[in-house]
Amino acid sequence: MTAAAATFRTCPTTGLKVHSQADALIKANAVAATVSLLIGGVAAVLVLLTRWQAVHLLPADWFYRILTVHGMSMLIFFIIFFEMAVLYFASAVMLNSRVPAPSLGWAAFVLMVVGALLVEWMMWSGQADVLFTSYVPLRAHPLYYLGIILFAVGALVVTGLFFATLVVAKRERTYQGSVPLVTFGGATAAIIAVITLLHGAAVYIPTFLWSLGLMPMDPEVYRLIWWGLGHSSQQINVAAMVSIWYLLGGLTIGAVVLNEKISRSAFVLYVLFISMASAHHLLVDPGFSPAWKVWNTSYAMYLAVLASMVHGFTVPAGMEAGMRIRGFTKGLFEWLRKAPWGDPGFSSLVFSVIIFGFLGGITGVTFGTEQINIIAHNTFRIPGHFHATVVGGTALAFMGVTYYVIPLIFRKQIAFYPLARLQPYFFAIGMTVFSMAMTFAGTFGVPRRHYDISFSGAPFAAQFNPAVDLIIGVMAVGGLLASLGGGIYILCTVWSVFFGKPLPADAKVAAVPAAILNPPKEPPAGDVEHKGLTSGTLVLVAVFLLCFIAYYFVNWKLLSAVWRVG
Ligand code: HEM
Ligand SMILES: [Cu+2]
Repeated sequence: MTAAAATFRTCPTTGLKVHSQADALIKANAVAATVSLLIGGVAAVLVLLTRWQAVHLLPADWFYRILTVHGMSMLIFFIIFFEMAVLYFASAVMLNSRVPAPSLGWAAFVLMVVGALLVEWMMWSGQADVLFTSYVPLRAHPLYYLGIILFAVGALVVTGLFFATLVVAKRERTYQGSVPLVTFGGATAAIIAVITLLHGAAVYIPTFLWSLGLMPMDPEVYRLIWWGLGHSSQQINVAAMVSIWYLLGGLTIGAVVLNEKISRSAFVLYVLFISMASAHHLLVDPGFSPAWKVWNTSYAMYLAVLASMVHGFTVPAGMEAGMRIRGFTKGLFEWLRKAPWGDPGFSSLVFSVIIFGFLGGITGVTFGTEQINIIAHNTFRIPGHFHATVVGGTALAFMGVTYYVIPLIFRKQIAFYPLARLQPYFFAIGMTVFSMAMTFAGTFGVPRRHYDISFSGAPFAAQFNPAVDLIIGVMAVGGLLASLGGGIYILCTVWSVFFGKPLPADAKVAAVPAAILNPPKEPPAGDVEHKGLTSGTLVLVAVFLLCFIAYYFVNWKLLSAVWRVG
């Protein structure tokens, strides 16, 4: 065996050649992501129990402190560490390639860990109570901004390594034809990451200098550039999530890609039109003209929405087609009924698509409308919306793929597998209840990021509709159920990785998703009957569009009630 060959192993399930450094870098980043999720999850429960007015757990200063911890640990550290693992997977593993200059990957990892630790230290010690957005003139300790900058530089290096791996794989001919769709999606995520991180540098470096007293900082300029970072980074999450949808569809049930060109074009739309969507965060800001707001939040922005709608069709349609060509052809939905619902990778995938589309997508487009935004801005409707996208959608997809990463990359069985199979159900149902109730409470005007909506001790009296107490109670129950699901996820994955049983030689007895032992069979050869191959999905899409129209219309009604004339 040559030295180069010795650093690769061949995955018995997928046949991919896995470079040992890719293996190790994926593991390290996945572990860091899980630790961040644990910190963010503990913070979630504390914040939730404070917003549940009946419990009202934390005092005011700790509420804002822990809310900052929650936002940063989840949306930055958990999600981005995980995405680093996804980038290594989508490049080196998917293309059978080595990671060029792996020491750079490790240097980046150390930078990111040091940055994250600095930020956590500043937050927990009460020197950065500025919330996730750190809007100027709120001022944190300079080390907080420095920590974010270090973390971002690390992420930028990993993105560079991703592109370098694509080049090396091409030059060393480690794959045939064009790159797989998952890699292509990863590449769009990486391109958006570069755009995002440049905005990040443009806003955090001056803010760092400002926190040292070296330069002035304008709050409106800060908001404009910060959202170039804040919104675009959500698009990295979406691109990574959609790539995982395609990956999981293929791994779990042998979903097909109906039309490579369409799926790839949709990814490109994300790259082209995403930055302008940042404007939907500035719709009530006084500094920008209505023309600027309308242009940036309608017309071209909908091309990015279109991209999500395309994937929202092609992913389930590819799953349906994959099942139908393997014989599940009865009626509209046999393909869905007979799907492997006990495979946590599959259930996560389906719930992620549904929650992201129905809850996240519909509310997002509605609240991002220039006129409607005025009744949604800074209410509970906003965190209601983004917990559907980034938690029910992205985080859940990430969880689902972990049940494949543990056996395929870590070579371990999944600890407490029966519990792991229930995990996506707890998380998805909990998150659905939580985000719907949160959004609904926001419709009554309940503010986001508010320590005490009973306004006790305030010089004026303010009262919400009495229904609000009940709705927030429902939200809390949903949030706790989701937290239970998150806790089970952490328990199963950490236990598997550190104390889990290795995959046995006779894989039949292993506690892992069934598709790992019996990958979906090759579909029967011969011509495929194309008629009705996606008819079930078309029905689901029609339901989706009706919900969309209904919600959009109701919101214009609500707006007109606010603007009653005469
Ligand atoms: C069981 C899981 C979770 C629960 C119960 C939960 C709960 C909450 C609650 C109650 C808030 C406060 C809303 C407010 O007062 O305005 C919040 C804010 C937030 N959450 Fe979560 N969350 C969960 C998971 C996540 C995840 C996985 C992410 C990101 C990937 C996330 C990102 C955020 C962000 C960015 C904020 C806003 C922070 C801010 O306003 O500065 N959450 N969450
Ligand atoms: Cu946005």
